[in-house]
Amino acid sequence: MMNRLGNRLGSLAVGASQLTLARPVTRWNPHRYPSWRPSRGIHTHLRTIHTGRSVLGEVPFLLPDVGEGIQTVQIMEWLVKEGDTVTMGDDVCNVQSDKSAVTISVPYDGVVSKLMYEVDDTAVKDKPLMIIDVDGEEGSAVTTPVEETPPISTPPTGTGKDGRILKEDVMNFTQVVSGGKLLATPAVRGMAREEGVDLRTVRGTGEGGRILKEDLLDYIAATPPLYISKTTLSPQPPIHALPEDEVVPIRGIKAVMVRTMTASGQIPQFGYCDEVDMGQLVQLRSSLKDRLLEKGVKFSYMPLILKALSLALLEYPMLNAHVDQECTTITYKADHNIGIAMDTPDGLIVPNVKRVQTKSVFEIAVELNRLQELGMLGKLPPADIVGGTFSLSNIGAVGGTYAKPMILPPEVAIGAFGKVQVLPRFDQSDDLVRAHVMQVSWSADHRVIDGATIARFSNLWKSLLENPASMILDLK
Ligand code: CAO
Repeated sequence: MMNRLGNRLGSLAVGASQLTLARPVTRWNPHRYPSWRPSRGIHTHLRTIHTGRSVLGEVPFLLPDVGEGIQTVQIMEWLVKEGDTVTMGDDVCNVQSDKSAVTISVPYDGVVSKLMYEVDDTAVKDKPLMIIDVDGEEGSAVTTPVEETPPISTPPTGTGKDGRILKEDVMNFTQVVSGGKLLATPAVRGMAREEGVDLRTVRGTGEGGRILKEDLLDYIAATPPLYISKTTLSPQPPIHALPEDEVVPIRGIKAVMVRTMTASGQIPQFGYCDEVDMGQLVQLRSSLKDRLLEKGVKFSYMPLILKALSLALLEYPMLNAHVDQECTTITYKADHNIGIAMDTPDGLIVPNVKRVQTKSVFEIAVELNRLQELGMLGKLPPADIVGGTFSLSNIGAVGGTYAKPMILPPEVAIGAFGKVQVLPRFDQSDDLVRAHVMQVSWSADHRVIDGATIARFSNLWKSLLENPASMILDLK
């Protein structure tokens, strides 16, 4: 187990070193979406271009479905150029939709013969993104060819008498098989890369020791999840003074922020601030934190803050709502999909924890860990980003005390809170005490929410945080 853990940590560290390069939010690739197959058009084309030499020739690679019904995307960056050789699973370009950034990877081996778009062009779903000169047997490029990896030199350890290597040792020794080669399909290799798993540590149960997808999934399932600490993930870039002015286009997530915040600026917003005595919550968290860490789950203040928020929203459904653009209707949302403003290497992203009203505090913590891990790796899929009904911004995680949050339309309210600070306060007996104080700032759409509603809602949320035991009565 220790070895496995060590390995997992090792591979996470590799992931971290790649982080600075990882600009996109999510990644489309053929391994992620196993149900995806080249479109009928491609199959037809493959058949018609088949020659006597079994060479497939030029195949259009169509822009695949990136989810959420997105029909067009903007080409942000080509990661390959014409003439480059690509292998199935290689990333070829970063694209940006209204909802998220996505990295596209190719489903074939071959040579890029033509890129169909320039950077900043709009690419259309199911239309050719690039032409690939596919070389190989018909079908091989679109099914699962086997790749080989150079072996590592360590021999298997013998468990027999005097260290003799038994048949089982050879069977268990997964690194070197079939004449010193590690056998796995590109799909399995791609998945291992995505998950940060060194395939040489996975036992292959396929023919000749081939590592099957199930072997990899079993390996991943047997390895406890570990959250990635921000310190591991944020290598500090060197600071250089600019020699001269630099004009940079605003693209990707920042362009999305331009649109969203410009729309938010049109909304008359009411601000309301208060402070929360977090003393009991600080104690509660520290009594649970280590136990959850043993299960591989990081437990910050956020899960309790979210649960309190959801309990308060049950009493104030008008704050868990969407308004249409003209503000002629308001929709009270059934689910509490709480968005969390996340500071990631790609910029500000607001994924949401779905259906918080049905989740235990532990489940919220697990979900937050997952979102934070994906956010830090630039891999949040659109499904985690869309559908938010209320947002929170923990600016205190970065520092600072007060904030003026901006509503994320079509939502009608947002809260931001600062860092928990030890400050002098008077208790009910007028004694000076060391209090754990956190400031909260709310913004609400003043067209549909009045100030008194926000104040009452905030009082309820605050009372739950100041007496976390009272939440137990309402927990399902
Ligand atoms: N006060 C005191 N300590 C805090 C804190 C706060 N407000 N917020 C976080 N911490 C502590 C955590 O408890 C944790 O402590 P330990 O190391 O003892 O476990 C540590 O700081 C790191 O927490 P974290 O940031 O990894 O996790 P989190 O769940 O508290 O927050 C997230 C997650 C995603 C909200 C946060 O990391 C983040 O990105 N915040 C920035 C939000 C932002 O940019 N807002 C502006 C949006 S508008 O541009």
